[in-house]
Amino acid sequence: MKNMRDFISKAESEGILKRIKVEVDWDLELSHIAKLNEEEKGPALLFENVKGYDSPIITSVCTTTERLALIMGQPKESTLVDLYNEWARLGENLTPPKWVDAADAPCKENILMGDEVDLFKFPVPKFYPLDGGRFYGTAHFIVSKDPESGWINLGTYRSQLLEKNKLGTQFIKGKHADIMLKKYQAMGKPMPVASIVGCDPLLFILGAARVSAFVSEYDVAGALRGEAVEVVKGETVDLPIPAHAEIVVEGEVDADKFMDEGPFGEYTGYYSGVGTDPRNFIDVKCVTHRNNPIFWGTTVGRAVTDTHMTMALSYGANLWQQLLAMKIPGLKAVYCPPEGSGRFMAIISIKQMYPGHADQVLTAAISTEMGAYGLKTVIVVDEDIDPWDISRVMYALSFRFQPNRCQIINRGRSTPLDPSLPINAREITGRLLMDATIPYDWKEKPIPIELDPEVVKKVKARWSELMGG
Ligand SMILES: Cc1cc2nc3c(=O)[nH]c(=O)nc-3n(C[C@H](O)[C@H](O)[C@H](O)COP(=O)(O)O)c2cc1C
Ligand SMILES: [Mn+2]
Repeated sequence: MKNMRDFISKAESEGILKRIKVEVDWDLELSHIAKLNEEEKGPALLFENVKGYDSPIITSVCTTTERLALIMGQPKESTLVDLYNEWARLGENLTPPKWVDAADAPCKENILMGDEVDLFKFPVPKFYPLDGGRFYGTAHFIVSKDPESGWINLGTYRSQLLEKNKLGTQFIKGKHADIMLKKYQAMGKPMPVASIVGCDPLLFILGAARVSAFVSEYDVAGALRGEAVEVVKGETVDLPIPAHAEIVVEGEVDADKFMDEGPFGEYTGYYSGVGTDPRNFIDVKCVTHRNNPIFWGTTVGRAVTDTHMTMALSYGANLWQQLLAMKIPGLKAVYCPPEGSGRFMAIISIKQMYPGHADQVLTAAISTEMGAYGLKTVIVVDEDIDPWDISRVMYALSFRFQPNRCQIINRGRSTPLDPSLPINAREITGRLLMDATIPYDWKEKPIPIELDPEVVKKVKARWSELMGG
């Protein structure tokens, strides 16, 4: 799968994509159709007739595990946990992107410079009534380069359509684009960036992944695909651009310039703030796009919809990969529930091998790149409990968990989106580490009740006699 068009044809032949041919308004209607469809775990939607526009928009690409499996090239019955395993198996084999000529890059089919740039020519949706405007960048990512090391980062950070050549940004503190922007600021230079809409969907999932600093998401995409991502030079920025992208916005961000941005309804189900905030923006210098470009959006809002599934895969797979990289023995599985957007809660099963093993895994989880950010609650269970089997997890939390063996970490890096914290005090979060295992060091362990296998056999043989029918 090289691009969005490959995804569309594969998903269509699997019956998990629907073309909407009737006219739909980009102003609230389109996002509401997508959101209601996603709440029902419906198909990916390709809107072919957007009011006032002659190019299409796709939504709901990542909403189901089946579609995430399709994107990862895995069997359609794969579970999220299977996908985490596959990600961890392939993910270490970092594969740098491959440069191709502009002549072989469909993203260069149309090139608009300077005054020709008008982002209103794309069917950018307005998602929710209280949103501050239309949001161009939802299912997109921003490419930037570290001015010191040359490390290339892909990060999904929302972009509001502010003017025909201005896109708002929200690089949350410590995110990789924020770290890079501060370096450009110190050098007194604006940061060149490119926003990518529509490409191999795996690249978007990686834009929303917690890949460690100094590692390029392009290299991880190459590892997961088993094939280098094809990239081409930007027209006005010295950055690698996915050759098969639908729409590429090139421009620069000046850390000292601000415009009013937001608010935006987030994946937490709440607004990120109370109103607009001054934020940096992309001053757009050039747009390149394919013929009949396919715009791409993702809904946010209350879980579980598209963004939650995207993050349940990207954050969950990162946690699993980063834990495995620590080479802690006995790790069995991780599950990051989509209900928490795959990022606020993690459940980990282990085969205990020594006293303190469960505590080691709990503290390790919150020290990974993924866990050190928003992870608030970590639960460790024994190997006989599948972490994705929530009723068994509830069983462990009822009969094995003991509050006195819980640990509270008072201070950790938070996300400013967490609605459980006051709006103006969201930089630091607490964390809860829950050991729901039977302690390894107990000499006398609770004795499980087992059925007598011989009696079970006899009863089963008499089942229809006993129960009739
Ligand atoms: C739809 C969507 C929108 C997002 N919006 C933002 C955002 O506005 N700002 C931000 O810092 N992170 C946002 N994220 C989360 C980041 O993509 C994620 O933390 C990622 O790790 C950032 O890349 P980086 O690790 O290279 O900085 C968003 C994720 C998704 C799926
Ligand atoms: Mn990164």
